[in-house]
Amino acid sequence: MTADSATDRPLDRRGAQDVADLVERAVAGDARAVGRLISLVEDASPQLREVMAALAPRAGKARVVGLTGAPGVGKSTTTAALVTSYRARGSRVGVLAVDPSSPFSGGALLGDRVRMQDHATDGGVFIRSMASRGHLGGLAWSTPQALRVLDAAGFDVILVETVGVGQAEVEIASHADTTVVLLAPGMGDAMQAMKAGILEIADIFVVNKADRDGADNTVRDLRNAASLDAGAHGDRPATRWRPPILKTVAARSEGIAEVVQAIDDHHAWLAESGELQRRRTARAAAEIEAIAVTALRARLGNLHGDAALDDLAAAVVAGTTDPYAAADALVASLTG
Ligand SMILES: Nc1nc2c(ncn2[C@@H]2O[C@H](COP(=O)(O)OP(=O)(O)OP(=O)(O)O)[C@@H](O)[C@H]2O)c(=O)[nH]1
Ligand SMILES: [Mg+2]
Repeated sequence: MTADSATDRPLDRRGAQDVADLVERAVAGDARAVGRLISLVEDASPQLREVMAALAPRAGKARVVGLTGAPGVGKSTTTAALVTSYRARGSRVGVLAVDPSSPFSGGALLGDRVRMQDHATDGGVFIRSMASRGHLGGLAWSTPQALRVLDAAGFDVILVETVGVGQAEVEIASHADTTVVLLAPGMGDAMQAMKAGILEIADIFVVNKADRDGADNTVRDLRNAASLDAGAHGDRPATRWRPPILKTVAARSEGIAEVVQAIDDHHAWLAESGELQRRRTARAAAEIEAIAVTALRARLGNLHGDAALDDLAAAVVAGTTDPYAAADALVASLTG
């Protein structure tokens, strides 16, 4: 089922009881309620504090799988095929399409809806695109919060498709338990991915469009790069996860079962090695930091025209203090 972000804005003006009801319905699996909670996240609603407090004890069960890769490589097609596989084994699946580059829900996401329409009437599937709406701190805290909503709502697997390439992609990947990096033949992709630091974030490589020429070359390039990388991390080989390199034709669902298997294997490794706990703790730390920075920035923003700031500015102009000492005084007054 799909839920639209543009609906139900007036919620912000309602009371705590409404928030509690909404959370209760979302936890019971009501798709509209889930969608509205994610809208609150997108809008950076003041009610998020309450929402997150209510959701926190119920979250922590979902498996978060990130799918990333260059535009057009086949992320959405692969996501749709993975949804089919997970549904076949009875898992409830949430799909979050995140666009770090745009404050708007762009055209790629419309395309996703078309591709996802097979699943549109399935109550065990929730599909949602999310944009940062340009607010400061944006996706650093909104992505984990949206994931928490889906997690608490009982989705067993959450697939996060990141639209776009580069640093933002790497950041979004940090929210996943397992990151699947997709490449396609003939795009000079493997080399580009290496340069962009994409290889380091991959837990699983998928060379999609294996029906096209050059897939084996891409696999070979990746193998070479991976063995160089393994040489650089020669220590503790037994405990290290070696990212498998799989070939798929997502458009025909070929190789998708192997991807699901690799995700399962990786999850088992995460749990056994302690890496799952480490990753989730690192994620929580990053989320706390993002919220704290956003709060501090908001307080700083409110200082324009503030008497204390004016006094400090006058003192700097008069030469009785320097800007660093003045900034220290300001920070101390904010956090004290
Ligand atoms: N030949 C071939 N085409 C494929 C395969 N998988 C996907 N495609 C096609 O590649 C195009 C892009 O696929 P998408 O799934 O939209 O790719 P994407 O990575 O989600 O694209 P963006 O979200 O725009 O970055 C579509 O026309 C798909 O039909 C495949 O295995 N083989
Ligand atoms: Mg897509």
